[in-house]
Amino acid sequence: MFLQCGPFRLSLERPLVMGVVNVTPDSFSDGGLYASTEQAVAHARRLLGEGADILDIGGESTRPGAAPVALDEERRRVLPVLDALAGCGVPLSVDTRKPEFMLEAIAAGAAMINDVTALTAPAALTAVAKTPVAVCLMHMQGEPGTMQENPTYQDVVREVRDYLAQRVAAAERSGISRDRIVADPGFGFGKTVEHNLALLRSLAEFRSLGVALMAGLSRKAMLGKLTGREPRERVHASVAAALLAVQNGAQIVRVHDVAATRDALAVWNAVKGQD
Ligand code: HH2
Repeated sequence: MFLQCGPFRLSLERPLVMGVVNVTPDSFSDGGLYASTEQAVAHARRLLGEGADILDIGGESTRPGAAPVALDEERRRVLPVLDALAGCGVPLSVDTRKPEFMLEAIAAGAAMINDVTALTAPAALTAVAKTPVAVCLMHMQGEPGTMQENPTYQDVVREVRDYLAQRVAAAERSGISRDRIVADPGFGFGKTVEHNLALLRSLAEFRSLGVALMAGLSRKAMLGKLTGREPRERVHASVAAALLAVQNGAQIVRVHDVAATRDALAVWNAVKGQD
């Protein structure tokens, strides 16, 4: 199985690590640390050195309670970083929900669009369909501003999987082939700890979507609730969560701590006989 990201063809035989580069003042775990172009590029290069297979660059925090960022500001944050990283050897993903910015990011070299709203904005599907990039379609209940107030599901696994199946079908209808699509249950996006745990336990069921499966648990509030630790102290819990996600079928893990995750996956790969 492969994921086609623009000119890159990534094998999904072994788990891939997507390193997070937040060019934001307010991201929940690393807000403000890499808010300038120089800091963000240096951080991205560090993650590349640690073995990131994909970099995900974001200019808008989607943490619970976050306010939306204007298009101009997102441009100002992300485009210089994309520019500086062009030709770095791995696909650059841009984490955005604005169709206009998706096209600008793709023109500036992005090989993947990571959309926490699963290309539901008007014209988002058609914008991406006419390009060769990959897309990550993520599930979210509600909006970042209010999504953690009272997340409610009858059956979280079935509802999230059905939603992603519909979004994959919509993407395919618009001309985005399956080998360009990634699905992500959206841990922490309108979900309680119990919802997140249910999704992690049943992640294997999402493989039936027939597209690449991504999981982003890194440093999230759920891990804080389980360990009592602050976001920057959640590395060990994050590595455990990434490993469990891979064990349960995730093919891409979106993480802040690339080196630590890589080490854990080296052990996992060796045990699986695919080192
Ligand atoms: N999580 C975050 C942001 N984007 N995209 C996908 N596909 N899956 C995720 O789980 C996911 C995501 C939140 O993490 P982070 O980027 O570190 O925080 P913030 O949104 O505060 O910038």
